[in-house]
Amino acid sequence: MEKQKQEEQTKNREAFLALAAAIRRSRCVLLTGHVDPDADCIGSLLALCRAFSGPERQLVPVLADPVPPNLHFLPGWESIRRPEELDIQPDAVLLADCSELSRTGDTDWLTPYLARAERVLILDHHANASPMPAEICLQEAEASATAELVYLLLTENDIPIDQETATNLYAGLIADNGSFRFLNTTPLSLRVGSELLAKGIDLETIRVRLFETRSLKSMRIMAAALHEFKTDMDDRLIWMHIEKRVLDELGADSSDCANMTGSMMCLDGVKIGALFEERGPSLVKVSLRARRGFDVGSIAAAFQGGGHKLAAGCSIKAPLAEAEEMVLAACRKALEDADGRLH
Ligand SMILES: [Mn+2]
Repeated sequence: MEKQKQEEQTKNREAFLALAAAIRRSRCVLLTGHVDPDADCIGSLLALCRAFSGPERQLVPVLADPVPPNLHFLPGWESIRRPEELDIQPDAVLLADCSELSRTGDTDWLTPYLARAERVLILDHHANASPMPAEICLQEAEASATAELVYLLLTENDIPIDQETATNLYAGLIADNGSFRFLNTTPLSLRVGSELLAKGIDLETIRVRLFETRSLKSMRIMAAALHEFKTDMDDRLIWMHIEKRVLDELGADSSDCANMTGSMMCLDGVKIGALFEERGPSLVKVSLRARRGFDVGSIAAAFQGGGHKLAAGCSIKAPLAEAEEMVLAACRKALEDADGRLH
């Protein structure tokens, strides 16, 4: 067991060295991540930028969606570009917190860059059986956040971590592991957190901005959604929806709909939760959450989405009521299958 662990570590160490070497072989690196970017995605991009940018190498962070206002405290967030603002000819593309083209945006803005790049690199913690072809694909599903992998990439390569980078990485880490409360928390993530904390980061700001900040519109949307939540399967299944009409009335947009699933999952005994966000007449964004023993990642995957066992999501091209019906059927089936296993 010990020997196997050691071999694992050596294998990982080599992968981190190889990834850093590949970045350093590049002159201009386009860095990108997933749509609806979160603190892990953005914090990882910013930390990578700061660590590897230099006189002979430019790293350009680009995201299809804007940085959510509550993340405007992440050091360097203003440097993140939108695809339409780009005027670069990157010889490398690095995907962080994401490993497939479809997750990088609704349009195929990245495709021409991928076609011209000498190398594609991936650093991700999502379990994905078919990542896009890449020179190096460092996928570590055991890691609680991509920020944890960036931390290891920097330390394995003796790249110093300053307070700004520590802030970005700590925010990414705790956003994805719920401040070390989720099941993806490991002894390693706690060690990484401890070492980042020692860099003198501002815990109060990070916590308030990540978990305790909501726009007034967002408060109203959450109140409307919670007002009409529904349950089924002996209250083991809960769901709620956000109608586009409510957003329009408030002059709100999808960024005001973030972080709504936590309150939903407080229901005693709940096993699966689904939040349906109507984005258009035939477009619904679905966020799924589960308690241990269930796998909403496979439900999301059945609808071409992705994520983890306990937190996943997908987009469905159908009217709200239809999308709800399809996803709830899959959730009910997961609960019934679990009942079947018990009998
Ligand atoms: Mn992540």
